[in-house]
Amino acid sequence: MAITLTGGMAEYDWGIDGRRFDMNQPLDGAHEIREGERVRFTITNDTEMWHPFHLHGHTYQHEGGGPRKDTSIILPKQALTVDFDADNPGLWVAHCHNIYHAETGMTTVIGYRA
Ligand SMILES: [Cu+2]
Repeated sequence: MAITLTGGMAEYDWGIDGRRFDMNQPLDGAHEIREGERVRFTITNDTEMWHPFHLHGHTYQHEGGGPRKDTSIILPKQALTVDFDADNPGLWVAHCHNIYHAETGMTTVIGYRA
């Protein structure tokens, strides 16, 4: 699974994969995974600003190991790959933890059923 953080200060159009999260259509642009799978998840930051990216419902490890985390800073024009187990079915938001970015649209849903 892969997503790209998009948008910028000029337009204040923070989003994911070029779209802004729509509270009225929260599953538009959602990412489906499967229960029980080990998910390799790459987050690419295509913006000029760093973002503290946060995943709900799971903890992950950065590729290659290290501590379990649920938030990671992703620097401008860099990518981060993490691994987690899909062991908590539901609809989970993943978003920039700068809440003004999340509210503007840098939010998505990752979901799966039991
Ligand atoms: Cu942000």
